[in-house]
Amino acid sequence: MNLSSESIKKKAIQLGFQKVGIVSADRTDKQKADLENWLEHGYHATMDWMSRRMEERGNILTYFPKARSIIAVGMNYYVGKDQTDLESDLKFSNYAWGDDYHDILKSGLFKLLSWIKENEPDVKGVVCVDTAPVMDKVWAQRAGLGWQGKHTNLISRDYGSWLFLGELILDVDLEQDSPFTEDLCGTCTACIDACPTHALDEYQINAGKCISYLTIEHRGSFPEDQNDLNSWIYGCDICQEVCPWNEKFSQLSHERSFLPRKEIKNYNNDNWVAIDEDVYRKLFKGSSAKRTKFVGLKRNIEQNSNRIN
Ligand code: B12
Ligand code: SF4
Ligand code: SF4
Repeated sequence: MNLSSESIKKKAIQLGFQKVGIVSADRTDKQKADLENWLEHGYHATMDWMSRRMEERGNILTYFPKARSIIAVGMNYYVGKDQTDLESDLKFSNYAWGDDYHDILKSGLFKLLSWIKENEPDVKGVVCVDTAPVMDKVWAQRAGLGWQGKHTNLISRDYGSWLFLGELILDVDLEQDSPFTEDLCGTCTACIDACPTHALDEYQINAGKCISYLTIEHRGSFPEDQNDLNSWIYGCDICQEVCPWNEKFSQLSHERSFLPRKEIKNYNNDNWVAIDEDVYRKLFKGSSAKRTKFVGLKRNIEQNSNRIN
């Protein structure tokens, strides 16, 4: 390989990523065992897609047998606003305020792959952002980007946890970075204490109880003991909002497309209640919030009717 890890990382930063590290595509037996344990407990709730490709998730060499190196990236999505900047009492997670992060990160990673191929035409690469059967947080930690906090999200020293993660997996060897081995949560338990549905145990989540799961991934009506969405109509940010690493170290993102769409910012309670499918389609074109579909969003709004006047 003619390219150095240093030059690849420099290019990734130029392409808009804030965090980048490189690690070899080794087995992840401990994390695979953790994943199996998590699935055995049924903590994935109805997310059968988590168990279906478990072997690939737990071992990157099952997913991409020729994998040698992983370039793990993080993109800051903190835009300096919070739920109080939204007009409505209904809450909408900041990660889905703007354009779909999958498209933005994938576009950057494909550009990085093209640039690498200009120098090394035979290199094969696979781009992953969230939806591939790959454990994004595990690779980010191994590549030195940060640690998995007690709320289970990856936290970096310099940006907190408002980071989207992705990988470019390559079939060539590269010089590696050191893993992030510290756990900087210490004795803090702010996220666990603040979670209104008690979805968190230390470093583990019971997704079936998590409002993010309920509002985005769950289909149909809610189980009777898990139907309080605490005003959230899409996702939930509470455990990250209370994290001291975010309070102290968040930095403003330069990515303008993560800013809230004007409707998300300006809609009042009545606008959300009145939303119909045509408006929904226009408003969420090119947004990751499409995942819950119109019926899901409508259900979430109705479920919160006791929270609005
Ligand atoms: C499934 C999933 C969900 C599920 C389950 C969440 C979860 N923590 O797994 C639900 C729908 C609830 C969800 C919600 C959210 N998600 Co999500 N989700 C995923 C997905 C697709 C897979 C994650 C996974 O593998 N889970 C399986 C379990 C086993 O993993 P885990 O919780 O990380 O478990 C580890 C720990 O339990 C650890 N462990 C177990 N015991 C112990 C003990 C100790 C001492 C330690 C240290 C560790 C440890 O081992 C496990 C394996 O490493 C990833 C994308 C991807 N492909 O990786 C995005 C991802 C994790 N999600 C993301 C985001 C942004 C969110 C939300 C913030 C969105 C929102 N605002 O609503 C919330 C956060 C909720 C939360 N507190 O986690 C980002 C997180 C970015 C970051 N900085 O970490 C990811 C990486 C997507 C991306 N590419 O950017 N998500
Ligand atoms: S996203 Fe919300 S419901 Fe889910 S673990 Fe965090 S605080 Fe709890
Ligand atoms: S709130 Fe505290 S315990 Fe939770 S992730 Fe942040 S530092 Fe760790």
